[in-house]
This record gives sequence, structure tokens and C-alpha cells, in this order.
Amino acid sequence: MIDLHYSATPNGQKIAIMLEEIGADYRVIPYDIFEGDQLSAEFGRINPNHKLPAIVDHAPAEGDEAVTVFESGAILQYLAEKAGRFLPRSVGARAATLSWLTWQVAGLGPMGGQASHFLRYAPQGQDYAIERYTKEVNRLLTVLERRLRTSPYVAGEDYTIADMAIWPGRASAFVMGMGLDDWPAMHDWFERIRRRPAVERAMERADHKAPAKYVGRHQTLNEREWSNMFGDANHAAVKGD
Ligand SMILES: N[C@@H](CCC(=O)N[C@@H](CS)C(=O)NCC(=O)O)C(=O)O
Repeated sequence: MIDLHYSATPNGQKIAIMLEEIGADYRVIPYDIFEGDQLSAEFGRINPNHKLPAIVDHAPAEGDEAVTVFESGAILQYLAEKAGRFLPRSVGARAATLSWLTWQVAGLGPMGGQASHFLRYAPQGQDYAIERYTKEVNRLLTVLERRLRTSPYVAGEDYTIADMAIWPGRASAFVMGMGLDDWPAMHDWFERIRRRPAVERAMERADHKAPAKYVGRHQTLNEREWSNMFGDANHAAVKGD
């Protein structure tokens, strides 16, 4: 049994997809990040960075101790190694998979996150930041589009954890007003993955409770929600206050 500590965002969806793809026995433990569920001392013992997702594997491949993993890229790699699937063994394909996985978690993910922050949550008047981050996301998506014109999946011939890491970001592209119609290869790849039964199950099982504030364009948070997400309460959690 694997516990998936989850909030209904692209980072969480990546892991729900992988758990469905490998047929894992798992339960979803939902967190409302606006209410500050992620800031508890108890969750800090699972992820000292107090961010979702994280997993606790109660039946790891070796040993009796439960294994805890945080950071979505590390979780995908851990599950792929445990299941022996979706992370190719051959040196070249493995390197390509880890390259594209890292491209997502260190590039597209954080840049998309910043674009989303300035578009959706920041006070008005952030034109410079909005332009900086949306332009960079646009550049990264151009890289992806060009890759998918010559390769059925991001790492090559096979569907891997790199595709699972990138696919859920479609919601952010939508929030930024980037329709997939402008990106034909990405659109085709997106649709092929969307129709996978495991992806449909993951979206159905893990995503249907997403509150509107997770997906809408411009959000107005109340003082408490702001503090939990970006302010004093968020910072206090890592100081143990
Ligand atoms: N690099 C992390 C990012 C995790 C992350 O930013 N999670 C967000 C939800 S997508 C979160 O927990 N936000 C709540 C907060 O910042 O307090 C990963 O890939 O897992």
C-alpha cells in the first residue's frame, strides 16, 4: 500500500497517473493547500519542504521500514525503478528519459509556476514579471513542440515517466491562454496520452475534487489563504514556529 499525499495540481496528477499506470495499490490523502494542510508538523516529517506531492511506500522493494519520497521527479523515478516500467534500461533511452524529466521539474514546472503566480495570484501591475515568465514558458513549449514533431513520445519511441511529468501541465498552458491548437504535435501527443485508460482513471480518481480556486484564471485569496500559500504561515512552517 502506498499513501499518496496529494493536492489537485499538475505535480500531484503526475504521481496519480504513474500509480495507475503500474497498477499500484494506493490511497489518496487529499490536502487543501489554501487551507494550509501542507504546513503541519506531521506532514513536515514526510516532506521537510512542506510541498505536495509526497508518497509513503509501506511495502518497499527491500527492508521492513516504510520509505518516504518527496519531489515529483524523485517519486516518478522511485516508482519506475520499483515497478521496472516506464524508465527504459538501455543507456541512451534512460538518459533521454531522465533529461526530459529534469527539463520538466527544473524548467517548465518552475517557470510555469511563476507565470501562473503572477497571472493568477499577484496584485495587478506585474507586467514585467508576467511577460518574463510567459515568454519563457512559450520558449520551453516551442522546444517540446519541436521534439514531438520528430518523436512519438518525449524520450523517444516509448511512453515514459517523462511524458507523465509533462502531460498534466496542460492546465497551466490553458490558464496562460495558450491553446494547444497552436502546437499541433503537442496537441496530438496530449490527446494520445489523455485516452490512456490509466490516465483517465487517475483524472477521475484523484482530480474530481479540485476546487475552482485551483483552476480558475485570476484568483482573489483571503488573508489567511494568502498567508498559507505565500506569506508568514507558509514560512513559519519551515522554521518550526
Ligand atoms: N518541485 C516540487 C514542487 C512541489 C510544489 O510546488 N507543490 C505545490 C503544489 S503544485 C505545493 O505544495 N504548494 C503549497 C505551498 O507552496 O505551500 C515537486 O516537483 O514536487
